[in-house]
Amino acid sequence: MKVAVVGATGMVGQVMLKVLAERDFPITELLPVASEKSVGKKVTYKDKEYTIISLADAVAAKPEIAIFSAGGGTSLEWAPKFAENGTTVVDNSSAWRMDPTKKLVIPEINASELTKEDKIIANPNCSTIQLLMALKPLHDKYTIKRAVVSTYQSITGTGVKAVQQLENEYEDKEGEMAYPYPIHRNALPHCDVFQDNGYTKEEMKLTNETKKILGDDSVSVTATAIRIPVVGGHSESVNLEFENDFEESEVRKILNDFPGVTVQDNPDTNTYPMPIYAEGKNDVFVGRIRRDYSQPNSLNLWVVADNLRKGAATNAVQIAEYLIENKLV
Ligand code: 2RA
Repeated sequence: MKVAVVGATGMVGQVMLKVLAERDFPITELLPVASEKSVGKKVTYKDKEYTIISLADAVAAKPEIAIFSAGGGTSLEWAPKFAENGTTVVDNSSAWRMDPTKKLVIPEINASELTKEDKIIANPNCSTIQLLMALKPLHDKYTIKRAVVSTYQSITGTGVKAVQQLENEYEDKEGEMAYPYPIHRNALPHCDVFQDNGYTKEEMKLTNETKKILGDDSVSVTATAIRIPVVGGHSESVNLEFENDFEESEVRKILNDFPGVTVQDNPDTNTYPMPIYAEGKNDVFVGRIRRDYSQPNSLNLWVVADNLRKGAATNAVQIAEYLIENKLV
C-alpha cells in the first residue's frame, strides 16, 4: 500500500507515523508530505529516514491512501486533487466534517457507512471522538436527550507553539505566545475562535459533530471548552439526560464492553481516568460514573483520552485500516 502522510512534520503527523509503525500498517511505500519549506527534510519511520516531498509530487505518485493533518486550507485545496487522482483521503482537519456529502467517521461507531465512493473521509475533532466513544453506546441503550459537556483540553491540541509557551513560562522566559494570556497556572475559556453566538468554534464542533455522528439532530448538546496546562490528553466532564432510566452497573458494563473504551472507576481505590496516564494510549478512558440526583434519568461521567492518538492519529489510521480490511481501497 502506497501511503501519503500529509503534514508529516506536525505534532499529529509525527504521531501518525508512530501509530502506523506500531500497528504495522501494510505500507509498501511511504510518502511523507509537508509544505514547500520542509521539502527535502527528513522524517523517520520504522527507524528509517524518508525525504519529505511536495503535495504536487505526492498527488502525482497516486498513493492508495493519503492521511492528512495539515490544516483546513491545505485540505480544501489538495484533498480533491488526491481524490480526483484515485487516492482515498482521510482528513483530520475541520474542512470536510460538516460537508453533507462527506462522512464523519469514528470506526467503532459508523465505519460501516463507508463505501468505495467515499474518496474524502473526515476525522472528527479530538474532543468529539472521545466524547462520542462514551455517548454512542449509551445513546443506543437509553436515548440521550441532552448532553452538557465541559472540556479540559491539552495544549498539544494547539500545537508546538503552545507547548513552547508553557515551557517558556515554566522557566520565566519571554517567547512567542500561542494564547492571548499565560497558560502556566491558568485555565483559558477560549479554544479556537469565538463565533457570533458567543460560543467558540471548538464548542460548536462538539455540538454539531455529535449530532452528525449520532445521526440524530434531536440530541441537545451544549459545551464549554477550556484550555489547561496539560500535555497528556483532553479531559471532559459530561452530564447526560436520557429518555429512559438506567442502572449504574449496567452503564459501566455497556461502556466497558464498547470496543476502544476502558472504564476506570473505583473511588475506594482512587481509580479514575487522568491525562497523565492516558498519554500514549489509544483507548478512551471513562470514570466518575454516577447518577445525577438533581434530575431524573441523568448521569455524570468523566472522559479522558490522548488527543493526539484516539483524538486524531489513531482514529485516522483505524479508518485507513477499515478501508483495507473491507477492500474499499
Ligand atoms: C484543539 N481540537 O484541541 C483542537 C485542535 N485539534 O485545539
